[in-house]
Amino acid sequence: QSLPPRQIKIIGVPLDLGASRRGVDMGPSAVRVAGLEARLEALGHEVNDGGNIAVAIAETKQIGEQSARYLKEITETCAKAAEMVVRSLEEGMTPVVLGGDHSVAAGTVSGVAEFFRREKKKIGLIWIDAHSDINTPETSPSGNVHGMPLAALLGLGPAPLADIFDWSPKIEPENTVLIGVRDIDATEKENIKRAGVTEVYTMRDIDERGMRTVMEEALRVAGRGTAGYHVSLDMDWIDPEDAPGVGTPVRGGATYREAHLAMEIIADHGRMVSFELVEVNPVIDERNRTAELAVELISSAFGKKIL
Ligand code: B3U
Ligand code: MN
Ligand code: MN
Repeated sequence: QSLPPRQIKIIGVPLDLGASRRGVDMGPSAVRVAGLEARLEALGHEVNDGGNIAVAIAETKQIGEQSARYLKEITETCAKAAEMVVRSLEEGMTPVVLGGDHSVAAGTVSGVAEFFRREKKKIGLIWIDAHSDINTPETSPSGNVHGMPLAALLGLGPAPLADIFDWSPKIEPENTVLIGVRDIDATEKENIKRAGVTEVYTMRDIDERGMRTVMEEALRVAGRGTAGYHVSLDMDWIDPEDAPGVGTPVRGGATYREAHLAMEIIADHGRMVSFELVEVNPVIDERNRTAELAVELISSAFGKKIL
C-alpha cells in the first residue's frame, strides 16, 4: 500500500434533514455493514470507530424557514461533528466522517479548519460532487441545506452554519477545488464567482483532459500554502450505473475506474488530512452495492494498491 499507516477515527453522522429524499441517515450503517473498518485495518491502519453522533429526526422537529429547512437542527449537528473532528485531530487521528447528507461537511470542514487555525495554518478543500452545493437560503431553489455547505464554508452563508466556532470563512477560495460537477444552478454560477472560486473541474474537463491531469492539478491547488486538504466525496459524483443508491442521482458521472484512479492519486500524494463520504442512500440502493463501492473508494484513498 502507498500510504504510511495512520490512526483513523470513524465518525458517523446519520443526518438527512438537509435533503428532500429521505434515507441517507442510514448511510453510515450501510458503509459499516459493507466492511469499512476491516478493510482499513487490512491496509495496516489502526481504526477506532467513534459511533454515530446523535441527530434529530425530521418527524420530531419543526421545519423552520422554507428557504433553509431544519437549519437550526443541522447547525447543531454540524457543531457536534466539528467538535469530534477537532478532538480526533488533537489525538493524532485522521477523521473519516460518514454521512448523512452533504450538509455535514459544514461541520467536518469547520473542525479541520479550527484545528489547523490553532497552528496558524490554512487547509485546502477538495469537493468531489455532481453538484456545487454553493447555494445560500437566498439563492436556493429547493431550501435544502445539503445544497449550501460550500457556501457556508466560503463565508457566503447561511450565517449560523458559516459561523461554527465563531469565525468565517473556513476556507480560502484559492484553495478550494470542485471536481466532477455537472449540475449547477444559475444562481450557483454567480455564487462561485462571488466567492472567488476559480478551480472548478466539470465532467467535461475530466472527459477532455483525463482524470489524472485533473486530479494532479486539483491537488496542487488545494495543497498550495496549506497544511494539507480535506476530501469531501459526495457519492452522486459517480455515475448512477455504479452508484444507484444516492440521494440525488445525476447521469453522466465518473466511472468506477475513474473514481478509483482519483482516490489512488490522492493516496499517492499523501497530503490528505481528513476524509468524508456522504449521500449514500440504502433505501434506493441495490443490495448495498453503493455502500460497497464507498468502502472500496475509501480503501483506495487510504492507500490500497492493486499490486
Ligand atoms: N442545487 C440544487 C440541487 C442539489 C444540490 N445538492 C444536491 N442537490 N444533492 C439545490 O437544491 O440546491
Ligand atoms: Mn453534495
Ligand atoms: Mn451532489
